[in-house]
Amino acid sequence: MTQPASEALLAQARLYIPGGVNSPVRAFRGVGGDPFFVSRAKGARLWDADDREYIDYVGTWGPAILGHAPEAVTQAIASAATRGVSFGTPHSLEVEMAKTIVEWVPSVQKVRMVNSGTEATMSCIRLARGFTQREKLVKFEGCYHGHVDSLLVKAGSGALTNGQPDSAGVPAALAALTLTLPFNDPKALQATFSQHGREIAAVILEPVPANAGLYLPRPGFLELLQKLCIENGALLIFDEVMTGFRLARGGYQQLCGITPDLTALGKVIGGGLPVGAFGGRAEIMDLLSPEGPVYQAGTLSGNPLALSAGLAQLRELQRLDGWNKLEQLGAEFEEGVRYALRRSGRDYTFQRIGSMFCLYFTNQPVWNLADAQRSDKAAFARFFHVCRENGVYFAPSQFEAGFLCLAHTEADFARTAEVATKALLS
Ligand code: KE4
Repeated sequence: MTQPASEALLAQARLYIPGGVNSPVRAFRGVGGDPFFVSRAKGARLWDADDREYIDYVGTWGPAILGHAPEAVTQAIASAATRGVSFGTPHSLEVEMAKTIVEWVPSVQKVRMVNSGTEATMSCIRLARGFTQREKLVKFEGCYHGHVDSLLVKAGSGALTNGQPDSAGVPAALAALTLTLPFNDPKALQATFSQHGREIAAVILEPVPANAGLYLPRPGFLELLQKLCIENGALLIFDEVMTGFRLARGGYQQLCGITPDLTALGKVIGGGLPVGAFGGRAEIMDLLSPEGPVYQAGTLSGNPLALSAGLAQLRELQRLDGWNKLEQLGAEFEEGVRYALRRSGRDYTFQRIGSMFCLYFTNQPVWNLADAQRSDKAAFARFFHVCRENGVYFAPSQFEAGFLCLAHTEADFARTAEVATKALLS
């Protein structure tokens, strides 16, 4: 499928940008071929530079939960811009956003705004180390928490896709402070805590890992993790950058009933503009400068334009009872995928929670990274490209989750099921 405009843009981009992309996963290295360049997006649709239309199941990796360019958000941005795009001083929207997060997210008593999920998780681990006066961290293989030095150890998402789960440039001495475990492995967890318990500052995890595809915590795993953290004085950090404000108004912690000490947030909270946040117990958060000794800062943190977009998106989600609608859409979408699997005779593993999903090209259930890596990546790549050529855009890697939005329709799902059937037979 020739894409002359995208090809020309990529050739230009490669002259000035490493790999021609500003984020590695966009380079299609997980599926081969070259990325298309998007020219515009609206609702559940993308149009590329050659004016080809796609049903979009990536949603800019989660933020476009209402669909692309929803009126509520674009009007809020346009209106806010007339009052100034950045002040560098406190303003009322920061109070409104903080109040909303504290009211909606069970574990958050105090919160600070940042500009990305990476900043959110980076700040959480620095704060946890400052609060506990300890240095060791625990993370899980395949979980991705942004490109934080201490967390680019057996990382997922693009790091995994591009074969760089342990990034170059991270000092060995620093990486050695991060202990990595298989997810859903109680024995490994207990062994690590019995050996290192009093040295561990925090455990950070995606409570629903979605950077090696999508898999769920086994019953009891999060409860055991919380118990071990409490017994050993380690903090529990939920990275809800993807699941926050998507799986429920209060994120996955509202559904699972586990209250972490700190939570990292991002994506949906910015309405597509650069916003992250981290929050948790007030006694921990009050260690942050200027109140306490843990420094953390940001020129554009709490930016009025970005917060206008984020608040408009959150308000619209609430107004539309978005979380229930997303669950209904998820169930309809799943029906379509299972129809395609039956018609094509493929026994691949489809996993979903709410509006997040992954089709693994393996016939075994997936509970951790090792399971996910059993997928047939070549078959996934063929599936991805046949779908793309037929106007359906899934994430360009087996190790990414897919996202539904409120702009998806039953007609989209019927079309997708037809295309997926053809692609599964490719
Ligand atoms: P950002 O720094 O990219 O805003 O957020 C980092 C991050 C933190 N935590 C979780 C659970 C995340 O999924 C992410 C980023 N997600 C990837 C998609 N898997 C972003 C896509 C990209 O890297 O381009």
